[in-house]
Amino acid sequence: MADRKKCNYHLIFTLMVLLVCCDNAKNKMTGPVEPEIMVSSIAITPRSVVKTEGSIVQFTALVKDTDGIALEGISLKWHSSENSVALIDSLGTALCKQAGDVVITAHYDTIESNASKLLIVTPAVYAGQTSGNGIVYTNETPGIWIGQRELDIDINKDGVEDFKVGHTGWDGNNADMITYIEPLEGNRINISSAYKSVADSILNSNVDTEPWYDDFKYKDRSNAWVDTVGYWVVIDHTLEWMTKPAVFSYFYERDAYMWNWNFGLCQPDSEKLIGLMLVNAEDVTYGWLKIQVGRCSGGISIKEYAGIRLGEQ
Ligand SMILES: [Ca+2]
Repeated sequence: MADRKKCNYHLIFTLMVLLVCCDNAKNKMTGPVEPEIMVSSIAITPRSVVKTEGSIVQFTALVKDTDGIALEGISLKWHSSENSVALIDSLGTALCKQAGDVVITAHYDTIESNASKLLIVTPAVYAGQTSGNGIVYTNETPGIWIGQRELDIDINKDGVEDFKVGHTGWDGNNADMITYIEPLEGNRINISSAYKSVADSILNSNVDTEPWYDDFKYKDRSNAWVDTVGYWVVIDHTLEWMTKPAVFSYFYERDAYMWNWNFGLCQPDSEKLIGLMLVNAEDVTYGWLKIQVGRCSGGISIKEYAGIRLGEQ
């Protein structure tokens, strides 16, 4: 009997302990209320970016509390000012649907981020176009003179050299002048049908032996120097492109009459336009370059160039 009583007390004690434990556990589960997240600022990047149609842009947000401490894992609402131009999802990934510009923001309750500018461009440009569509235009007038040397040019001013322009052939006397434009970084040069036929004729002809004397002792092989693309032609993927250097040749002959430029024997300098393709890891865009043949001075000048600059600005 005494044993059974002892057993009952033991059982009651055990139950009490369990009840206390359960109560503690329950308190822990509902817990004291967590302090509210105090978001104070949201900064999103990139702050300004240019992309082509169809591209994806990942925006990221730096969220801070009132003490300026970065907060992790905060769910933000992302917003595009024009969904038909760019759509943005809950993770800040924007789809560039068509050419235009939108403002991207991120929100948490009433806190709004800085406004990021997303400009979406078409890859193509017009030959000679100097503004709009993300174009960076450089006017070097009166020109960067190239005698017998090479120069790399960053057409779209993004810090990467895109084309090499070189000039050879001047010996201070009669000379075949050669200008070449060599693509760097996998870029390309437009080949118009006119350039193609001229390039063929240069390769197949023996024009150096022709008599040039019917033209004031001076003649440039003007048909050997052509625009690769006409003014205001759309430069895009539909044109013909090559990765090889474009080579232009003209002949320069000089005699006693030519020593005095004031005789007016030199013909006006000729400006030529070259269509360019700019290739990078993600996108292909286009640009153009204008160079001037210095017929009397035996060299060329880089006059103007332009290309679309993509990425963060
Ligand atoms: Ca460049």
